[in-house]
Amino acid sequence: MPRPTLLALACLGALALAAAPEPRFERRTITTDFFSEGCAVGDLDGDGRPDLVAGPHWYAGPDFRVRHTFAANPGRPYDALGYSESFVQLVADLDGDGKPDVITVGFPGKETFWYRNPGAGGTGRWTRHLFLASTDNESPHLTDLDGDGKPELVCMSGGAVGYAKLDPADPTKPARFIPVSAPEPKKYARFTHGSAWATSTATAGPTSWSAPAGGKTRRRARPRARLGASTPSPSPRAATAGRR
Ligand SMILES: [Ca+2]
Ligand SMILES: [Ca+2]
Ligand SMILES: [Ca+2]
Repeated sequence: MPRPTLLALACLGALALAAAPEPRFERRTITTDFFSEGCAVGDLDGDGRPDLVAGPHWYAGPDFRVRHTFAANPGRPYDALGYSESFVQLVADLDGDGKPDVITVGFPGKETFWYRNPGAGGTGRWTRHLFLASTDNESPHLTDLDGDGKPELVCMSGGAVGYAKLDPADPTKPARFIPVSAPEPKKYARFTHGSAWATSTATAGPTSWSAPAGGKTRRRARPRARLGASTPSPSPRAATAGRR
């Protein structure tokens, strides 16, 4: 009986890959109201299905037809030709009660607030807490930089790259901003674009990058640090792309 060759096995593998169905995507209009520049996904009502956060509202998955409002003063939709006061939205459990909370990064240079998930399917009263009084950079994100199991907000503030850390004993108090760069307010400003992070496998310290608008990417890292695993997003690939 003839033995399969490596080439034949490779061909079978290629056929299997070719036969894998491509995912199909369907566009749905959830709302035509412009409340936020960004949105976020998380299971806010605890039913095991992802929900969508946009501005002061969240939409219950999987059909996203029911809209709930978590902000006390949701206001009116913004002009779609202008900007929203809500720039970036994130979902994470900030107080450690097992229920995902909502973080709203406001217009660059302004406040970041977080809203505590009240439970009861996310339909109770969400209390608002100040996260950081002035958040610069147009794309802050959350990650556990110091490995304590609590996420920090990677951003810029006061002219420096850094991160905002909530007090684990009382996350309802405003966060402490910890700079990781020297102050360079002309480069690290409210409208600076882009930032990324990755975990170094060669050293114990985190590495962060930022890309000032129209300028070269800045890197703050220990020497010879190597990109490694990073959870959650962005991936090391995203961090690498940010270095261009
Ligand atoms: Ca859900
Ligand atoms: Ca929580
Ligand atoms: Ca942490």
